[in-house]
Amino acid sequence: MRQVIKFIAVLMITFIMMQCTKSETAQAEKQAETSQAISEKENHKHDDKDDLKYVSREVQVKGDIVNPLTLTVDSLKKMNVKELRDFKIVCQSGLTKDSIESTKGVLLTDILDKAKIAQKDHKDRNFYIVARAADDYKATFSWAELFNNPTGEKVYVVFEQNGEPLKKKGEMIVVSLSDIKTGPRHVKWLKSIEVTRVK
Ligand SMILES: Nc1nc2c(c(=O)[nH]1)N[C@H]1C(S)=C(S)[C@@H](COP(=O)(O)O)O[C@H]1N2
Ligand SMILES: [Mo]
Repeated sequence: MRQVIKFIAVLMITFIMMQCTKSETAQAEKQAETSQAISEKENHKHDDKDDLKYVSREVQVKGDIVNPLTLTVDSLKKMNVKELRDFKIVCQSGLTKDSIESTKGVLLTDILDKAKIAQKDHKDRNFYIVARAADDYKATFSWAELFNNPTGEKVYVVFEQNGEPLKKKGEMIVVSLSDIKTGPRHVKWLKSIEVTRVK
């Protein structure tokens, strides 16, 4: 009988200890999430006065391509322009930064088709594409997610919002509308699109 009571006591102590460790882990995870959200917010302290100095009128398409291109708003307007509706910019922290009724842009795959990625044969498809801004902010895409995945059907270089040029944010922005959080791959002040073959 005593043995049984001892056994039950040990079991109970173990159970209580396990619960404690669990709640400590949950607390630590919560703390980490909160501090990430705070640092994301701090990173958003954009000085509006600074924005104009980053505006780029031309976007260079370069790297491992056959036809280097210089994109301008006018040259994009001559391509296959699509209108995108009700698009939200959601930061990694979960904060909705902006909500845009109507945007106009050209598919990044259409631009890359025009520039023609320098593929040697059909198995040569390990490329990454960096969208780089004038403040050196950047977003990365892979060849496969653009050309062999639904993601690629929602990646655009946009140049107009609600019928207006982008001005302080632009003149061109890369957006990836099917991302879970659209903020990170929303590249304002786009300056270049760089294609690189993986070494
Ligand atoms: N060039 C550039 N693009 C950028 C950023 C930046 O610092 N520079 N910040 C990004 C972040 S973190 C978010 S959430 C969205 C929206 O940020 P905003 O509200 O500062 O425009 O833009 C993204 N695009
Ligand atoms: Mo963000």
